[in-house]
Amino acid sequence: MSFTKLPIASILLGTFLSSSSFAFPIFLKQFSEHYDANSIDTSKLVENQSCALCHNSAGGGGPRNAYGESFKAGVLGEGKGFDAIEFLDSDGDSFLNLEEIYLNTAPGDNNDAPAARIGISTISGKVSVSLPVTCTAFELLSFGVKVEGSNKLVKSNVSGTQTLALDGTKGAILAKCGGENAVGSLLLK
Ligand SMILES: [Ca+2]
Repeated sequence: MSFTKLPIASILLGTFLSSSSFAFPIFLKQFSEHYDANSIDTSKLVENQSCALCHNSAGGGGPRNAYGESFKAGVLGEGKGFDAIEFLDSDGDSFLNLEEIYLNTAPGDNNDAPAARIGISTISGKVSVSLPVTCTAFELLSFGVKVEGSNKLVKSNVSGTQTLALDGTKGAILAKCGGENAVGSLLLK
C-alpha cells in the first residue's frame, strides 16, 4: 500500500522526518544528490558512515559531530547549499570537507582522514600536480576550469609531478589517488 493512499500516515511521517533523527535520511539524500550532480561518488562514504556522517552516534540523533555542526550552521541555519561548508576543515584533520568527501573519508571524524596530501598549484597557465605516492588510479575533477581540455581526467599508475594544461582562471580542482588515500584541491579565485 502506498503512502499516497494514506494521507494521515504521510502527514505523521512528515512530522517525524522534520523533527527527529529521522530527519537524517532526507539530508543524506540531499547530500548524495548534490555530490552525484557534481560527479563525486559518495556511495561508499554514505554506506560506511550512515548517520555518523553528521552525528556522534552511528544510530543518528543526539549530538552532531563537527561536520554536522557546520551543516547545521551553514546549510540549515543560513539556508545555503553544501558548497557553503565545502572549504572548511570541520574536524580539524587538515583536510577540507570537500577533499574528504571526494576521497570518501569522514569530514566530521578526525580519526578517519586521508593518508597523504596531493599538492596542486598553478604555474604559467598550467596546473602542477605533485603526487606523494604512485597513484594506481589517479583522478582529477575540475569545476569552472578545464584541465587537459576536460573536467575529468583519469590515469593509471602515475607518480611524481604532472604538469597539465589549464583552461580558465576561476574554479576548483580536486585530485585523488583512491587506492593510496591521497587527496588535494585548489580553489582558483
Ligand atoms: Ca576526517
